Amino acid sequence: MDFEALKKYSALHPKPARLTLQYGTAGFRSKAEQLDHVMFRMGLLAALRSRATGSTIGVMVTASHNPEEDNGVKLVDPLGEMLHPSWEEYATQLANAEEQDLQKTLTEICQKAAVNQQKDASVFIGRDTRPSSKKLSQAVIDGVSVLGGQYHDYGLVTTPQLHYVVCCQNTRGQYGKPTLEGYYQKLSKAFMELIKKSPGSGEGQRHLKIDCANGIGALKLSEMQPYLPKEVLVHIYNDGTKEKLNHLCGADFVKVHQKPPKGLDMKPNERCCSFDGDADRIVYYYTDTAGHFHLIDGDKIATLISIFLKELLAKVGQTLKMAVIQTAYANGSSTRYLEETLQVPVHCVKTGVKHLHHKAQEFDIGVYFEANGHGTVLFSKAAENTIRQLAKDEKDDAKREAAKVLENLIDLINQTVGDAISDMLVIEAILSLKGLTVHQWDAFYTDFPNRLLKVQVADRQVIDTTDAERRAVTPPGLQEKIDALVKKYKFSRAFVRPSGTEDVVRIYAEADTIKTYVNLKVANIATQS
Ligand code: 16G
Ligand code: ZN
Repeated sequence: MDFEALKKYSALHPKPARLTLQYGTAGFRSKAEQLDHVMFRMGLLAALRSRATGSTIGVMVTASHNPEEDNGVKLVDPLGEMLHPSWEEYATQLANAEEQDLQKTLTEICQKAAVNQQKDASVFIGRDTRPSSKKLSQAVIDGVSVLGGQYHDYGLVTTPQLHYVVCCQNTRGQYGKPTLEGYYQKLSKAFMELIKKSPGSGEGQRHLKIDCANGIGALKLSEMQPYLPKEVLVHIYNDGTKEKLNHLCGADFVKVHQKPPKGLDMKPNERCCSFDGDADRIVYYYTDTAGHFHLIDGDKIATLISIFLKELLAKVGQTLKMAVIQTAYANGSSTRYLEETLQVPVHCVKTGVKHLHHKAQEFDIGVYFEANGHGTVLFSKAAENTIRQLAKDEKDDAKREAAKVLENLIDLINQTVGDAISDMLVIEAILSLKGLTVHQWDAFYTDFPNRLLKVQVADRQVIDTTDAERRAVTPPGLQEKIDALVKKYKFSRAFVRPSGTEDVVRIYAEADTIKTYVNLKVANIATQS
C-alpha cells in the first residue's frame, strides 16, 4: 500500500470531526454533503473486498427513495448479493476512522480479512440521478485508484442493473453480458418469448402508466423501450425533467400514503405502477369506477408470481420445493391466502433484502417480496438445470411448453436483487398470459386494514426484538401490553421495531376492520417507554 499517496488523497476527502455513520440495511445513508469521505473510503474498501474475494465488486451511489438532498452508498458482492455482514462491520470502522487512524484501520482490515495485497482489484461503479451523485462517485473512483485497483464507471444505472453487471462479470458471462445492452437484450428476449404465448397476443396494445419517481428508472426504461415489442406501450410519468426526485411520487410515497403519486393522470381501472428512486422497488395500483384507490403491493405481487409458478410446476410434473419469504410487514391476509388457499409454505424473516434473499436460497424456488415492493424470485442451480433440460428434451408437448415458460421466466427475472424493470415485465407477462385485469388480480384476497406509524423516541435501541422482529424482548413489559391490546380484536397483529435506516421506532398494526384503533394505542405505549 502506498501510504504517502493514501494520505494525500484522503486529505482531499476529509472526514468531518465527530461524525459517525453506520453501514446499515441500506448501506450508508445521510445528507449528501456529509458523505464525501465515506465514498472515498468505500472505494478503498471495495478494492480490498475485491482482492479478498478475487472477484469484481460493485459500488452503487444512491439513497433510493430518500429525499433528493440525501445520498448513500452500498457495496455489491461477487454474485450481485448484498455485502457480507462481516464486511459491513469493516465498512463502519473504515468510515468512522479519524484521519490519523486511517492507515492503521486499513491494515487491520487487511489482516483480519486475510487480504492479499498483491492481487488485482476490480470495481464496478454506478450512480443514480441525484445532483450530488456524480461528484460522490468520483470520490469512490479516487479510493479505488489510490489502492491501485481497476474500475469501470457505468455512470447512470439503476441499482439492480449494477448488481446484474457485477454478477455477469463474475460468472464469466453465464448470467449474461456485463453491459446495459446485454441486460436489455436478455430481458426483452425472454419477455417476448413469454408474451408470444398469451391468449390475447396480436389483439392490440397493452398500456401501462409508470411513475418513475423522477429518477433513474425513467432514463433506463426509455433506453429499453426500443427493445420491447410494439404491443406493449409503457407511458413514462415523472421522468425527472420537471420535478424533484421522489417528491410526492415513487413507490415508497404511494405505499406509505396509500394514494396516487403527483403527476400521473389516472383513469378508472387503468393499470399503473410506481418505481422508487433507484428502480429496485415497484408497486401497482388503480382507481375503480367509484374513484377508490387500490394499492397492489409487494405481497400481492408475490402472490401473483406464486400462483403462476405453482400452475407451471404442476404442468411440468416436477416436485420442486417452492416457498414465499415475507417480513413482519406482510399483510396477514396475504400470508393466510398463500398458506391456506395456495398451500405454499411461507417464512417470515427480519426486514432488509439480505435476510429475504438468504432465506430464499434455501429452496428450489424462493419467491421473496417485502410489502414495500422490493423482491424477486431465486431458482437454485439444480432447479434451473432441471427446467432447462425439460424445455429442451421433454417429449410431452404440454410439459415441454410449460418448462419453456419457466425457462423464460428464469431469464426475465433479475435473480441478483429486486428490480423494478424486470419485476414489471414479469408481472405484465403473467397478467397477459393469464388474461387477468388489474382488478381481478387485486381481488385474489382483501388486505386487512393496517397502519404503519413512526415515532421518535429518546433511544430507539432500547427496543430489542425477536421472532423476525414480531416480538419485543425489551423494554420489559412492552410486549405484554401489545399482546393485551391485540388479544381484543379479531385477526389482529401489531409489533414495534427500531428502524434500521432512520432514528425512529416503527409501529405496525392490522386487524380485520378499520374500526380497531389498536395502532394508536400501541403508539401511546411506545412513546411512553
Ligand atoms: C432498506 C432495505 C429495505 C427495508 C428498509 C427498511 C435493502 C436494500 N433495503 O431500505 O429492504 O425494507 O430498509 O427500513 O435492504 P427501516 O429499517 O427503516 O424500516
Ligand atoms: Zn430503492
